[in-house]
Amino acid sequence: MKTIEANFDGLVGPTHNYAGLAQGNVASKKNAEVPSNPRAAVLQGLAKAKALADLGLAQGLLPPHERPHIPSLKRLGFDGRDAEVLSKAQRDAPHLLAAAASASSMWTANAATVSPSADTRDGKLHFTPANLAINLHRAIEPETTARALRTIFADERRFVHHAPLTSTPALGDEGAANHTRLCSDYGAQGLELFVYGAAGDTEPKPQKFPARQSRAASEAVARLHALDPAYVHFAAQAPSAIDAGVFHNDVIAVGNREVLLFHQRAFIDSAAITKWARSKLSDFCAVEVLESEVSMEDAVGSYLFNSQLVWLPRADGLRSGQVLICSQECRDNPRVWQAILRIIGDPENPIEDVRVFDLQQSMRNGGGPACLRLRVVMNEAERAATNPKIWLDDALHSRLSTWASKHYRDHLIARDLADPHLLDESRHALDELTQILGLGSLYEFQR
Ligand code: SUG
Repeated sequence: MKTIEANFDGLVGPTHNYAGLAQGNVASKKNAEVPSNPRAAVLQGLAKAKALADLGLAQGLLPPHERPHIPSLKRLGFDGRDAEVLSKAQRDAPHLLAAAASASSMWTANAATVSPSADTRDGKLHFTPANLAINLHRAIEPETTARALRTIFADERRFVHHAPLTSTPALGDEGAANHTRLCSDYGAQGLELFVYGAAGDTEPKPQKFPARQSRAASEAVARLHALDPAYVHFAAQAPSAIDAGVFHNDVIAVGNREVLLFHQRAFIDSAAITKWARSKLSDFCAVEVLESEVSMEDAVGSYLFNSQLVWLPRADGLRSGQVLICSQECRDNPRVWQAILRIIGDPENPIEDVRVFDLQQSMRNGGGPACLRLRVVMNEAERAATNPKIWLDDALHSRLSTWASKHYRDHLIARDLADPHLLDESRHALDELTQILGLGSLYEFQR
């Protein structure tokens, strides 16, 4: 049975804005209060997803969440009709309103950790929604994410949905952004690399920013997914990387199939990772980029390592050819671009080509190409059991472009978040999206 890697990109929601909410995220802090363009944001994301579909890859979508999230504001004591809830929150606690209005669910690399059926003891595909415990605006995502995943991957004979881990920083879990699967073939037993930032008192800690992923959470997910311990490795992020703005490991490393592309300063012990991977995967290929070639600052500024690596089957069927899907910011930085050209020109690794995308709206909040997608390695039966309406093709792309142009604003600032019309517009957009993507009664306002 043929097994593929599908990408599920997060559709950017109608309230996409820059509120400076994200701890340890340099771009989010830098662009706080810059006006945003939600319509451009959703169209940029769709253009990237469409280009991958056009390359012949399986490309799905995950829906945005309802924002501003009135139930979260009500839980915090803002009462009355929706318009009153919004105006009271803006008057008394604008930071809480901003948190309840963030479109951060677009970064689906943080939606969940996913283990394909080839890796799990019960032969099923496992999902654990991330609790995103460190940041308030993200900690309100898991409930809806869990519902969305259950709706889209509904077949209980094939898919296992775990509850998000208890929401406490000691079990902070940010999902697939800190998890990489390596394999020689998607359908074969894979290696699962879990990367964490915090591990109790025994290991060095970042000084400036919090570590978002805890080792205890990564271990719990590996247990829940019934992975074979021989094929699992837990690796610590370098605390200095976190302090330089690497709030998720996918800001400084990316892997696909037999390739792991990473920065010299990404991990405390990269040699241990490569030794483990080599011992399990005969064709494992480590592509390390040295600080002297691309500095940590350039890596964080360009999001080079937040590129996607996608695998295109080649006619000769012998060796994989991979393509780097990078942001325009990589093209704009001459040192980073040189490094990319060197990597794709090097016959020692399977990365052969590069495609550049304008994702500026997402990038300004610290979300590059890889942040915008959740990978699900699936066999044909699992693919057939997935909600068929979420696969992106020309028709869906065109329908969603029209939908976005109809419902989304092209300018949004903090003051607008309390505008009851924005809430109405968002609900109308999501109502229509529910029909387009076949989402059942995903949203609370529909119940
Ligand atoms: O959690 N930014 C997100 C970006 C997530 C990127 N994801 C991955 N690396 N996989 C975050 O830091 C900014 C929201 C704001 O400030 O308005 C934000 O949440």
